[in-house]
Amino acid sequence: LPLDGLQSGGSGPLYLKLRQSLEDAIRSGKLGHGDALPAERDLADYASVSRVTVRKAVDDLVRDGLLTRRHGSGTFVVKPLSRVEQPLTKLTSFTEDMARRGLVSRSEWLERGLFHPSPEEMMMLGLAPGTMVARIGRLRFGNDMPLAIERASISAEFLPDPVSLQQSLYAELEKKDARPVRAIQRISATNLKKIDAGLLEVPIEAAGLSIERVSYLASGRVVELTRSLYRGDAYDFVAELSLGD
Ligand code: 16G
Repeated sequence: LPLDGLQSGGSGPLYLKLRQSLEDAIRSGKLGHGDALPAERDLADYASVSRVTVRKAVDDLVRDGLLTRRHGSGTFVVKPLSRVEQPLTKLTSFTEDMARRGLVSRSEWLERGLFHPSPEEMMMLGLAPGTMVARIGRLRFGNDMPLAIERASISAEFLPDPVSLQQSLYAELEKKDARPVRAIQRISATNLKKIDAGLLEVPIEAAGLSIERVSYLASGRVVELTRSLYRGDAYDFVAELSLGD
C-alpha cells in the first residue's frame, strides 16, 4: 500500500490524508473487494502515524460504506453490489429468487421459536384462542452479501417446529400443503437504524425498503405475516404496467 509520505504531502488533518490513500487503494483495486485490511497496528507502522489516526480514517470509510467491520475477524473492503432486479408480480421465495440468479442463498437466524401471539398476530393470522405462533427472524444472504432482514409470523398449525427449519420457509410450507398462492405486499422507504444497518453492513441511516407481505392460501386464510428490511442499494423492484381503464 502506498502509505508513506503522508506526513509531508499537502495540508489538512493526517487522518483525512490516510483516508484518501486508503480510498484510492480501494478504487484502484490495490485493495481488492472482500480483502481484509491490515491490522490497525501494522497500518500505523506503514504510514508512520498513530493508531488513533488509523482508527479515525477507518471509521470514516466504514461510515461511508467502503469498509465493514466484522465482529472478531477484522475490517474488510466492501464488495460493490450488482443490483438485484425483483419482479413485483410473482409470489416467489427468497431461496428461489437467489437460485434463479445463480446466487447462493444462506440465512443467519435472528430469532426462531413458538410464542404466544400478539393481538396483531392473532387478528392478522386469524388465530383461534390458545394457538401459538411461530416466529422466524433471518438475515438473508446472496453470495455472502447480506441483502435483507426478514421477520415472519406463521400460525404454529403450519409450522409446528420452527427450530427444525433449515433453509426455505416456502418449501417447508409446501410440504404441509400450505404454500401461499396470493399475497399483498406493501413497500415503503425507511432509513436503516443502527442495529439493522450493522446487520446489513451498510452505513447507519442508509436507505432501506421496508416490506410487509401478507400471504394467503387458496381458501383465503392468511399463512404468513412477514416484515422485512431490504437494502436500498441492492434492489430494484420491477412491475409491468398496462393501460388502465
Ligand atoms: C421472500 C418473501 C418473504 C418470504 C420468503 C420465504 C418478502 C419481500 N419476501 O423473501 O415474505 O417469507 O421469501 O423465503 O417478504 P424462503 O422460502 O427462502 O424461506
